[in-house]
Amino acid sequence: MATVTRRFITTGMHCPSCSAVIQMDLADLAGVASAVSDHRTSITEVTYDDDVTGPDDIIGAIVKAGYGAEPVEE
Ligand SMILES: [Cu+2]
Repeated sequence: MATVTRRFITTGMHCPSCSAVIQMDLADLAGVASAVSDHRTSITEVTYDDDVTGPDDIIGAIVKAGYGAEPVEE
């Protein structure tokens, strides 16, 4: 098991309830330890077990919630 933290540019967030929706949906995703989303910076920071999940799943969950996402290259 390897815990990693990655940031995702998240588009379409307008207010704190948008970021709350994203955080809740990501928290439900298997392997996600924590998710913090900030509508002011358009950044979602996700800590997850990369044996269980990964950027594709995380982006999929954000898109399913109605927002856009792409990984921050770092
Ligand atoms: Cu909102």
